[in-house]
Amino acid sequence: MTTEAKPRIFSGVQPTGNIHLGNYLGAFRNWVALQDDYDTIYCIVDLHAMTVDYDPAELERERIDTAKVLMALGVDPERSLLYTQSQVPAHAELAWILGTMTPMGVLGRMTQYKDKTARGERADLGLFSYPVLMAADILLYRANLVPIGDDQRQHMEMTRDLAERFNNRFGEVFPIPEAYIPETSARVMSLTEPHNKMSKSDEQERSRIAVLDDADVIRKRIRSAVTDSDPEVRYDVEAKPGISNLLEIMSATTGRSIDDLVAEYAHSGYGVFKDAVAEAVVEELAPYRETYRSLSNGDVRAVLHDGGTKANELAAPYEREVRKAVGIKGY
Ligand code: ATP
Ligand code: LTN
Repeated sequence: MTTEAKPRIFSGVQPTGNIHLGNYLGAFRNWVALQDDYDTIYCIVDLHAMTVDYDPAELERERIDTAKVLMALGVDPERSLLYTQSQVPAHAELAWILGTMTPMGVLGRMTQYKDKTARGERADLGLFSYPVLMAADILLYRANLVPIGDDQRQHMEMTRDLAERFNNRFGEVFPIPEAYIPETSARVMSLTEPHNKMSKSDEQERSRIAVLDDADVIRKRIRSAVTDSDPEVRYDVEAKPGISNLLEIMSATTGRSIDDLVAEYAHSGYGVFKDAVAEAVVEELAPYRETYRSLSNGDVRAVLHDGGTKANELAAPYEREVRKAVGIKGY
């Protein structure tokens, strides 16, 4: 019997705390679901987290905690490779190589860079070249599919362009990876400013639901979510961004279509609708809190240690192939 190699998945998360419903519905739920049918590699991207202000001691704590949350959500180290980016020096090396073929103009057009600098982050080389390191993460392992939220779409396009540019110049080394973005809830919006995406870094805690929040906090946050004064529940992102966001959240957590939800709640009033959304989210997230509590930091550290060793072994021959193609030493 021949067993065909499964297509490979790679994705990353920054160890920057506050993992929220948007991260979960946009990306991590897919990370978990895809583990059986794909060869899955999931990475805690701590080198990326260094591109904004951070505290070195916090970074260590966040690395462990992010891995713990992922494991609580169902990322299974038996089926997926789970490790930390800084354990594998080949990521940074490949980023350098790809950087030599990345036009400055392309990086200057990245909306995440523009948003972050507009918010006051230092416009340094690390933040500017962030998408090149992301491309290196993906291409290093020759990934085929990348489960991410909608905000990473532009970075994925750039990754595909870089892979093509490299292949044209140095020979067919990289498969061209594709983004895997969910149809609903690819962009969960802030509960307080529904024109912005729900974000870890939003100073207003009320703007998000953390995946580990308890039931009362979840209910309170959804009840106080910003909506509008017209009492009809209907999907209209422009006119009713708050209600549309809640409809997406409820659709993603119950599996019911938005049309179906609108048919039921159109005239029920916002209070009744919000209670129903809150219960759907509570039900979805409750089991993860239990599992999170059952995991020890020591176990998580061991998983990451082991994952780092395996990732280095996996990366080495791939990186040698790149070195050979571009004509540098060490293959
Ligand atoms: P944030 O913007 O929330 O501070 P981030 O997007 O910078 O976080 P990560 O935590 O590394 O950084 O993102 C993990 C995954 O979650 C990515 O695939 C990202 O696309 C996805 N994601 C982030 N925010 C949302 C959102 N509001 N809705 C859907 N997916 C999201
Ligand atoms: N840029 C992503 C995190 C990230 C990533 C990756 C995602 C870094 N490397 C590789 C997918 C594949 C973010 O900000 N969410």
